[in-house]
Amino acid sequence: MDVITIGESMAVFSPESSPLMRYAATYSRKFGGAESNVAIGLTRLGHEVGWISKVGNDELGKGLLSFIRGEGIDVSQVKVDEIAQTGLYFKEVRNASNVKVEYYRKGSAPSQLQVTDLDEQYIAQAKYIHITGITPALSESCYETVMKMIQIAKDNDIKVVFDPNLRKKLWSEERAREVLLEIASKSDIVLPGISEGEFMFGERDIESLGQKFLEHGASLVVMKVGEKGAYYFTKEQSELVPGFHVDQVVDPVGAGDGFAAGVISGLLDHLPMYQAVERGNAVGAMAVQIPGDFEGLPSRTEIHQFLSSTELEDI
Ligand code: KDG
Repeated sequence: MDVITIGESMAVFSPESSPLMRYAATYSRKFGGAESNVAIGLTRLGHEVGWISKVGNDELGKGLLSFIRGEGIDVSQVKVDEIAQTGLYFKEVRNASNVKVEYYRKGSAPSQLQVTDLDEQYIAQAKYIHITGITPALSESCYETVMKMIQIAKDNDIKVVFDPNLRKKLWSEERAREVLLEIASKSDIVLPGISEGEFMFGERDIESLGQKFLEHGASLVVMKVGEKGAYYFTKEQSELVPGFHVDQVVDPVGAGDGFAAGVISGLLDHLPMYQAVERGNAVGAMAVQIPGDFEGLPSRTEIHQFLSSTELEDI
C-alpha cells in the first residue's frame, strides 16, 4: 500500500436548470470528498491507496462506496453505519473565484468514526498517510481518530502528509487554528494554501510562512500560490515551481486535492522536488478544466501527455 487516507465522502449536488442553487429545479448528482479525491488522483496515477471511512446504510452510501471501489481504491476499512446517514453537499460555481458550498453533513456516518475503527496493522503497511483538516472538524471522535492515526504512523515510521484544507463552515476559527497547528507540528509534509498559512500563523509573507512551517515541525512544506504555482521549502532550499496556464477554470473545487495527489505521486516515484511539485501543479491544472471534484484528475498517460505538450509549447 502506498498511501492510506481517512475522511468523509458525500454526494455532491450541482444546479442544472439554473446556475444558481436558489433557482435551480434540477440538480446533477456526483460524489466528492477531499480525501477520496486524493485517493482517486493517486490511484489514477498508478499508486495503491486505501481509504478509511464510514458510509450510511442508504442508497447514496452504497453508490458512493461502489464508485470509490470501482476507481480501484481499497475500501476494506470502510464501515457501514446502521444509524447515521451519508452526507450531502450542494455546490454552486459562478466562476473560478466565486464558489458557494452548502453542507448537509452534521452527524453524518463518517462523523461517527472512532479510534476503535482504526486497524494498526492495516495502517502500518503504508508509505504515507494523508490527513486533511476536514476530518478532525467533523466531530470530537473524528479528531481523536485522526490523532491516533498520526500516532500509529509515527510508531511505524510512516510519513504524514497534511493538507490543512481549512473549512470555516465546519468549526470555530479558534478550534480550527488550534487543531491545524497541532497536526502540522506532527506532520512531515505540509501542503498549505497561502491563506491557510496566514490563518495559522497570522502573516502572509511566503518565505517567512515557509520557515514557520519548517520550524513548527515539517521537513517539507509545499505552499500553493494559485495559478502562479507553488513554492517548496526544505531546511536546505526553497524554490518557486511555476504553475501551468489554464484558459478557463471550469470548476476550482478539488484543485488542491489534485495538487496533493500529484506531489505525493512524485514523492512516491522519488522525483526531484522540483518535478514532484510540477506534477502537483499539472494535476491541479488538469482538475480545474472539468466539472466535478475529481473527474478531471488524470491517468499516468494523460499527465505525461500534458507535461510533454506544455514543454513543446514552451519551445
Ligand atoms: O477539496 C474538495 C473538497 O472540499 C470537496 O470534494 C468536498 O470534502 C469536501 C469538503 O469537505 O468540502
